Amino acid sequence: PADVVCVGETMVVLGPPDDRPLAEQDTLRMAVGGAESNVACGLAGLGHRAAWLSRLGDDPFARRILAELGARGVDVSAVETDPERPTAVYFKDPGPGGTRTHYYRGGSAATAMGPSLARHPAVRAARIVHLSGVAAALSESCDRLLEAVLARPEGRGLVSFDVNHRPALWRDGGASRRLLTLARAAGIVFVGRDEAEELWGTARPDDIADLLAPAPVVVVKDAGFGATSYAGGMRTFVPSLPTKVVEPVGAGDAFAAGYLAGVLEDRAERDRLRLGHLAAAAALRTRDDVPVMPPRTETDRCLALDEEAWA
Ligand code: KDG
Repeated sequence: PADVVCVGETMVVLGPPDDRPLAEQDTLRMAVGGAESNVACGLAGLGHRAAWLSRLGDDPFARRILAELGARGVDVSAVETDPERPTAVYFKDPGPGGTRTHYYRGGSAATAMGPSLARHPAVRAARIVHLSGVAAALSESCDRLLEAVLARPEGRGLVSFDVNHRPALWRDGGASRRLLTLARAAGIVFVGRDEAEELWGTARPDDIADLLAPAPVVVVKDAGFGATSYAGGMRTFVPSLPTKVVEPVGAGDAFAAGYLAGVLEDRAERDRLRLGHLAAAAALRTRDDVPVMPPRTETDRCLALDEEAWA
């Protein structure tokens, strides 16, 4: 069985091959992206057993997604096919203010996921179940699925939750309250400093950790500056690696994959955060949402560096 099961929607991504806006493009590149499956790919790329659980349509996009995730070593055997609903698609539009995303996911197969999936044997057996706030915005039933997984009884594995606020998916302004409730129920929470400021008006990492305090581990990411974790009464800060950014989409997911790999490997907080940064740097250097992970010989070398040599 997989050590980590990631639950959420994955889409086919259509994106320009360069930095010109979508409206000027003739040919698009097809790839695959979804916050939770990106994490599964990252974990598999780092040598861990990861599965992705979701629903797809019965269409060529679904076949592309299954082939791509399978090729990256993710277990997709539990994914359900829904012949009545389509697989979602999204487009990337590069612009001076960064990449904008245009979603075509209303009524997709994944929006019909519901709380019964929380009882799936793969979910029950996993050491870690990884979720994200994206799914909370997809449908009522997806939101209830998150709630059901987060309510896992004591003794079962950890639930990890990346807040992943996607303003385009939240129509009624309910994101702040809902994402706070879900995050507080998790075992590990990942949140961006900017994201927390936008959602809850709290910008200091210490205050964000206090706000999310019922969660035993909170990881606050501050883009190019660094990441701070709060775990067992300890605060650990690790600076980001200087990296030339090609496209940031997927970096947060890669960070979560690196950190969770560190959890599975029972590493110290500093090394969990370092693995997060190493994985995120790989994502920042590529236009795709899912990067190729650095080889473990390279991550081992970087974990052994002293503080000055790190960044
Ligand atoms: O974190 C990256 C994801 O946002 C991207 O791969 C697509 O899941 C996605 C979303 O909903 O934006």
